[in-house]
Amino acid sequence: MRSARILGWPAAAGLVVAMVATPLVAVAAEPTDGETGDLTVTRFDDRYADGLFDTSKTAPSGDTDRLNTSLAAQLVDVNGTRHYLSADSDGLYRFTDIPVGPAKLYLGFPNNPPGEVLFDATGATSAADIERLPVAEYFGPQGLLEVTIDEDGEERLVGMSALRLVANVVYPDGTPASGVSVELGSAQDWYPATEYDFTGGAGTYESFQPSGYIRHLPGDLGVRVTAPAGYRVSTVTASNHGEPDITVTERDGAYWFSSTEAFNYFWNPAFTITLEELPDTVRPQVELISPTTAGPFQALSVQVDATDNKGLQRIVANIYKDGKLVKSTQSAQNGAASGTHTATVTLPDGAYTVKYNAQDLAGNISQTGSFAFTIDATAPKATIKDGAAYSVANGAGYDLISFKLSDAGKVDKVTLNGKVKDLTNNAWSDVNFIKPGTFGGVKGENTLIVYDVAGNTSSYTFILN
Ligand SMILES: [Ca+2]
Ligand SMILES: [Ca+2]
Ligand SMILES: [Ca+2]
Ligand SMILES: [Ca+2]
Repeated sequence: MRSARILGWPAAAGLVVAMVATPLVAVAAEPTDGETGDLTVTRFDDRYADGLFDTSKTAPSGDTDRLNTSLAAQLVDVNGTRHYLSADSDGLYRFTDIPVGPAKLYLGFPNNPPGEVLFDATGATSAADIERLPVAEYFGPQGLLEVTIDEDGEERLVGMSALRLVANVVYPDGTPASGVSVELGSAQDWYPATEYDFTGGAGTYESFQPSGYIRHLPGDLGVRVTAPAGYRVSTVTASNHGEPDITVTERDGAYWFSSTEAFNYFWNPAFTITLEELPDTVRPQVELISPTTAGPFQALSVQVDATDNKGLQRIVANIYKDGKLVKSTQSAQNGAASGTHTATVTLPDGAYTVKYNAQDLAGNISQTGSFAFTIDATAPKATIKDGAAYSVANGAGYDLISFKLSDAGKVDKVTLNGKVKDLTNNAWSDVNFIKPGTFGGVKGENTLIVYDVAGNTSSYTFILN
């Protein structure tokens, strides 16, 4: 289109260069050679919103393209002369005998401030070829089309649209999503959209300009959304009347539909963008609260605490002996963000390892912790030492008594009649030379209780004389 206009210059090539490079004021000051040309302008409402003037196509509203003759057209020629005219009876605007050279065509808007957009559709074969006219002030806001008048005559086709575009963003449960970054696009342009806060329209977005809504050119109408943290776009539909009735396609991270599906050329079709939560990929965290020592224990009291960013499914503590699972314990957590698993496990004596972890609702499993411990469920033993130096039996009782103590999990201490005598923890130990007055020994019946480290006890009674 643009090249055709330049080729239309009748003058020498050198003049073309001079015209292009020289400001309009300087050109206007040059005397013209008297040559003139005509400009015919066809102005239409693009009611079937395809950017083309084609009255054979019908919009969903039943509307078809039609000529717009309701407003005057103005042309300012190369000499600065203003030509003002209405459409002819056939609906076209004809400027005749206009001095050749650059000229400015001004076309008015039905509303002030403009609630429409004008576009140059001259030579267009699809909406991709049309070009938005800038808005200039000339006795009010006007669509401005730069034209070069030549002797052969020029024709221009100018369309008008008032398409709006809305985006509703909702969370999976249908709650409006506020504060989302939304852009609405048309004709290769993206317009940041803001929420209808002023009408309580949380989650409803449209692009605005100082004088009102952004009006979109016909063609592909798009939306792109930066989902809030933790969410992504799940589905995008579009509708004229609330129920999805427009085909949406995804391309280059945006969602599009053709403006030909808009109910009519001043409708505000709406996208509905439904968000969904991003899959949980963060594994839970676990901490072993008990045991804190390797034991030995009479039984294992295990406690594992866990947290998750979303929700826990279960916490597990499994007990292994020599690498083989001997006992599995777990607690369901039912989606709680934090939880505790406790279990008391009785086991045969021996060395074990507890391995513990947690699983979240998405199936992520925490790191597995491991802790070694031993079980001692066997009571310690005490035997009376032989030899007159240690034990002297006399009648029903003893004048002197000594005990040899033993425990695989180590002897810790004894109590004699409730009086504690701590011993160095050892598998073999003893308590010697008990008689009345020593270690709490008394005349008559005495009770010796032997403790191992795990807390198992054995009780012995004897008589001291
Ligand atoms: Ca059309
Ligand atoms: Ca998680
Ligand atoms: Ca023991
Ligand atoms: Ca001890």
